[in-house]
Order: sequence, then structure tokens, then C-alpha cells
Amino acid sequence: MPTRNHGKSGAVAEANKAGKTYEGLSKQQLINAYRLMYTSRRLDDREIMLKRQQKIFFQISGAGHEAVTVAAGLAMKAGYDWFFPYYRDRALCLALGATPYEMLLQAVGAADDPSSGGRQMPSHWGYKRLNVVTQSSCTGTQVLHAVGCAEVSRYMIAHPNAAQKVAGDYREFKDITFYGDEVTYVSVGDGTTSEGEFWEAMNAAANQRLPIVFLVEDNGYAISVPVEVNTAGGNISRLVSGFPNFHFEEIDGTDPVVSYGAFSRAVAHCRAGVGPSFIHAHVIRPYSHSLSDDEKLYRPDIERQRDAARDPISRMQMFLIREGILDEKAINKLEKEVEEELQAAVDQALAAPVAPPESIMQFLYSPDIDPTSAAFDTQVAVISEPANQEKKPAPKTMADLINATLRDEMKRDERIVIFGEDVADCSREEYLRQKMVKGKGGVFKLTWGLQCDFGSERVFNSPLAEASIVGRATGMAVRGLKPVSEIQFFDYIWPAMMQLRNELPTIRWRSNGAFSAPCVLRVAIGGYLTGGAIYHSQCGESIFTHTPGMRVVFPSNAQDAAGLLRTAIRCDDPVMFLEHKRLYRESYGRAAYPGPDYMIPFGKAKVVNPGTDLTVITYGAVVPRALQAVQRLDREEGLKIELIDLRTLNPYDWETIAASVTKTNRVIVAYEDTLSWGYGAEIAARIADELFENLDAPVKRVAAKDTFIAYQPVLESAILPQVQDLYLAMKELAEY
Ligand SMILES: Cc1ncc(C[n+]2csc(CCOP(=O)(O)OP(=O)(O)O)c2C)c(N)n1
Ligand SMILES: [Mg+2]
Repeated sequence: MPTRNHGKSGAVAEANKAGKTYEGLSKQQLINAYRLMYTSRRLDDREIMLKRQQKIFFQISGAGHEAVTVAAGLAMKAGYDWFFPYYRDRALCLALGATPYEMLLQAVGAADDPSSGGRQMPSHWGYKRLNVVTQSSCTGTQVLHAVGCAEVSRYMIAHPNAAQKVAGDYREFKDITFYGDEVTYVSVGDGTTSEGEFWEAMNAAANQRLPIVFLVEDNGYAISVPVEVNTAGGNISRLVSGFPNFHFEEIDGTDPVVSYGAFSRAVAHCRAGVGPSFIHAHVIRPYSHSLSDDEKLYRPDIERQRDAARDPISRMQMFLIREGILDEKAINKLEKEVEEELQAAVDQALAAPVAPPESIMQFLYSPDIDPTSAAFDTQVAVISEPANQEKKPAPKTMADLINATLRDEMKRDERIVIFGEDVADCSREEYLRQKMVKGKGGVFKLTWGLQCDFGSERVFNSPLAEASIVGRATGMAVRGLKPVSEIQFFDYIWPAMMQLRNELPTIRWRSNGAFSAPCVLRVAIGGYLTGGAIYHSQCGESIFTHTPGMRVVFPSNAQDAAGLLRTAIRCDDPVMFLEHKRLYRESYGRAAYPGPDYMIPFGKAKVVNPGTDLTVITYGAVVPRALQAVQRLDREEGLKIELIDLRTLNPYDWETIAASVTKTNRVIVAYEDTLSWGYGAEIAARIADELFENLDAPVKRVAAKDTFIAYQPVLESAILPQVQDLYLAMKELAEY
């Protein structure tokens, strides 16, 4: 920052001499604050002009929010604390050290845009060096990431060794930095406090006394919807005042000194580890919501004039003059410097090259670890045979082996934490300590004993809030932990859909590789339960294979589950690990534990039964059903049917599919989900497209009826694909 002449007036000299501070801010800091605020406003104005000239493609301003966000930036530490801002936080990012040029690079969509490489709209901040974490356009999703991030600060105090770099898995590429007293900042608008995720985050932060500062930038509107429509009673402070452990402030956010005072107290409360803070800042929105909005359609002049009287830029100017910190001449000089700086930044940004179109697939997945590679193809551990054959251990179920794999991985990697609904043995630890209870460990007992073995910091119950499970896991994974979270039933994954579609799988791509969130979500899925009905039987895997950035795995037997789960944990991508409930304890596919390093690469199918007459491609609980049909057709008709278990759905093993169809010339794709728009539809379409010349018969699908799953077993049987359905379809196609 260039040295400025503070003017020659006697008042200025006198004030400076006095060494007076304002809520701890020196005069020089106040001048700096004004420079940042003014830069922010004028950068918005520049962008608006560029948008009108069609040199940039969107604009979202931070106008009216500059005072409180600059105060936040000055009260917190860039690159030490963590920041989950929203789109109005331009002045915060400038205060933390982002430059106008960097912001303009995003506006023009340049390759060098540090936030997204030209992939996201302007004002979607993300600066790795400053710990400003990539944000999406969704209102409120980031609040849960902030919770997860703050949980890492807490976790690392108790587990400092977890930060160690370890070669050979995701840890090689993922640093954990922590200091012990770092604070997480998250901001939202007044309208966004209506989102459920906001309340889930407040609940989790209060309950765990997490070091997070929540800032609500209340400009009275959510686009055109006024605050009293969004917030019961019109004041969010009143609504949240019952949350325990918080430090609360309700302030005039157009006053930087008041805002700085509030932030200093709020941050101190968090740094001391006492609990979270909540700052409700009343600000103004002098421009329309965005350049796509015209506020004159819903706000009368009188209201806008009232706001104008509180404009933080003019207020701050008057304050500096009144206090004798700067005179008019010095202000003009400062503003001229800013204008010159911005002009140079605009000129430079407009000349910046855009990313080449070939780069569009970059950073969907980790560029560092390829989970389909041979590194993940390891052998089953040889277990010495007991002399007495009768003492040979009984083969284990899929449930047993998932539990054993989780246990071994937790031993190996202290970054792994497990949480979800009911996954702990017992939240009231004293019952366990006093041996009053045995512990639950999940509704299907897959995590049983893990809390007892690894402690309640590493295995714990979450509130009943699925978005919060996925959002917190995302925030933890961004910081470098490895959450292996559980969604209790696939049927109840939907509250987390925003996190699963718009956040977790997009983080690496949208930040152009700057951030990533490799975590594992174990999800109990599927039907054939006789009594599971519509809300305990759903499949729907294609919804997630349709989302780039997410690995989707669906094992059909115990050994595959162990090997694939280990790959999921050690790899560097987000993985949805689908566990079929009906297969958890099935006699089909039981196996001995394949050892603590057994892995199966993603994207490698297994030929369950070799054949030459027909190919059946399937996965999950249809595998054992199809196998029965295949064996019967062999016995009865002498048909040799090749049965392929895909095992992973994204990526999937096209080579094995193509080789088999090329050999048999007939193919059925079978899956448990509803027929239309299901996972198998894509496989069938690709076969029809790329292997047409090799086909002697139409590509067939066998799947569930296009309806919901009924409770009555007779109805359930009619809905889900049965052995008989598979048998008839195979016979018919073989005879075609
Ligand atoms: C989940 C979601 N719903 C709707 C939108 C569209 N949208 C963008 S901003 C906005 C209003 C936000 O208002 P507020 O939280 O008060 O923030 P402000 O823009 O006023 O600062 C809406 C509805 C969105 N981005 N995300
Ligand atoms: Mg608002």
C-alpha cells in the first residue's frame, strides 16, 4: 500500500498525534479499510460497465455490504483462519488479500482465474492461499461445509499425528494445516437463513461449541422478497437467540468501526474455544440483486433513498473527515489511486487468455490418484491353513467384512472419522464404560464396535439430518480428513441431494483443481426385503452415476465389498459406496477376510460365469438372482451364458462388456431399479451405438416395473426382477 499524505490540516495532525483508536483500529487501519471498501465498490461499478459493454457475462455486486465484510477481513487472519463466504463478500476477499485483477480474471472467465479457471460466475470466491474455500451458487450449502471445517480444527487438537503425510494413498496429496485456535468464517444473506441447511449448521455448531463465526448480511431482501416474508417476525437475531453456547451481536453493518468491534469480540469467543458466534449485520443493497434484476419493480424510491443515507462508502468518508483522519484532498488522492489501479487491472484482465476447450474434463477426478490403476489391484492375503480343518473359520458375511475393513483402515489412517445416524455404539459413553450396554453400531450393525475401539471422537452419531451428514463430511474432506459417513437408507438420501449434486462432486472441477473433498459415503440400498415397502427398498443409483465427479460403487459379495471399500477410502475422489441390504447377511458371496491391504480397482468388472451364447450384465442383488437363472439354463438347455458383475458403476468396465458382447452377440442388461431411465439404459444405449455390428438380437433390459415397491411380498415380487423373469428373458433372447 503506497504511503499517503494525510493532509496538512491541523485537525488531521492533531488526531494522529493523539494515537486514538477505534475499537482497536488505528487511523492507518481505518484509512486502509476505506481504501478496501472503495476498491470493492468501484470494482463492482467497473464490472457493471464491462457487463453493459458485453465484455463480461454476469455481475453480482457486494455494494452496501463493504463495511462489515472489510471488518471481518481485518479481524481475522488470511491463510490461518478459514473462510466460506458468499457472493456479496468481495470486500472481505480484498481485505484478506485477493486482488482486483484476480477478481476480474473470474469476470472475464480467464484461464488464470484463481477461483475457477473461467468455470464459475464472478463473485464465486475461492483462493487457496488465503483459505477462502470454493463456493457454489446455491444459497446456504456452504454453512455445513464451515461446520465440517471447524470440526477438523477441533479434531486435530486431539489427533495431531493425523496431519502426517503418508505416501501411497490420498494423504500424499492432501495437506492438513492447523494451529489449534483457527476460526472458521461463514456468511449468508437474510433470505438464506430460511434454508434448512442453515438451521442444521446452527444446531451442529452450537451443540459442539465449534469455533465458527456466522455472519448474516441482512440487506432486507432476497432478490425481491422482503425479510419479513423469509423470517418469522422479520428479525433473525430473535429467532436464533435460543441456541446455546453462542456469542451474539446485532449491529449496523454499514459502520466499519462498529462491525470491527463486533467481529473482534466474536472471533475472540471462537478462538478461546468457548463456542460459535453469530453476527447479524444490517446492511443495505444500493444496487439491484444482480444485473439480471431491476429493483424498481418492487422497491419504491423512498425506500432506496432511505438506504442511500446509510451507504457505507459515503458514511466512511464523512467519518474520516469528521475524525480528522483524512481530509477531502487526501480522500480524492486515495480514490484516484484506486481508479488507476483498477484501470490497469481491467486492461490486463481483458487481455488474459481463456482456457483451451480441451481442458473441460480436467479436474472432474483426482489427477494424482487413479483408482482404476494397477496400484489398487492387490492380492488376497494368504492365511495359513489351520492344521485341523474343522477349525477353519466360517466364511464371513458382507456385513462382517465391511466392518473388518473399516476397522483395519481406521487403524492404518488416523484421518478417518465415521459418523451418521446411529453409527456409534452408544453416544452416552458412560453406559459403555460401565459395561451396561453392548452398543448398537448402526441399524445394520456395520459399524459395531468401532466407537469402542477408536473412541467417540472418531466414531459418533450425527443429528438426524442427511444434508448435514454430507455437508459436514464435505467440509472435513476439504481440510484433509477422510470422513466415511453413512446414510442409513438410500430412501432417505434425498435431503442431502443438494449437497450430493451441487457440492461434493463439483468442488474439484469448479475450483479448477484448487480444492477437493475426497470422502466416502456408505449407503444402505435396495429391496427384496419382503416387507421393505416403498421407503426401505429404493434403488436410484443412476441419479448419482449421472453426476460427474462422483465415483459410484455397488458390490455384490463380501470379498468385493472389502476390496472396493478399501479402494474407496484410499483414493482421492468422493465415493458413493452402495451396500445392498439384502446382501449384508446373505449366504451367497460369503468369504474369508481378504486381509488388511486387499483392494480391487474401480472400473473392473468380474466375469461371474463364463459363456459364449449370451451376455448378461448386472450388479448388486441381481447378480445372485441372475446366476441362478444362468445355472438353470445351463442344466436344462445347455446354454453357456456369460454373467458379468460390473461392481463399480462409475467408472464402469466397458472393455469387459465390449469383449463379451463381441463374443456372444446377444446381451441383456439387468438391474433392480425401475426400468425406464435406469442405470442399464445407458449401458444398453452404448452397446446399441458402439457394438451394433456385433449384435444378432436386440439389446434387452430386465428391471423393476416402473412403479414404487409395495410392502406385501406378493406385490413386491411382481415389481422387482425375479429369477424367473431373468430366466425367461435369457431363454427368449438365446432363442431369438
Ligand atoms: C438454493 C438456491 N435457491 C435459489 C437461488 C436463487 N437465488 C440466488 S440469490 C437469492 C436470494 C438470496 O437472498 P439473501 O440470502 O438475502 O442474499 P442477498 O442476495 O440479499 O445478499 C436467490 C433466491 C439460489 N442461488 N440457490
Ligand atoms: Mg438479502
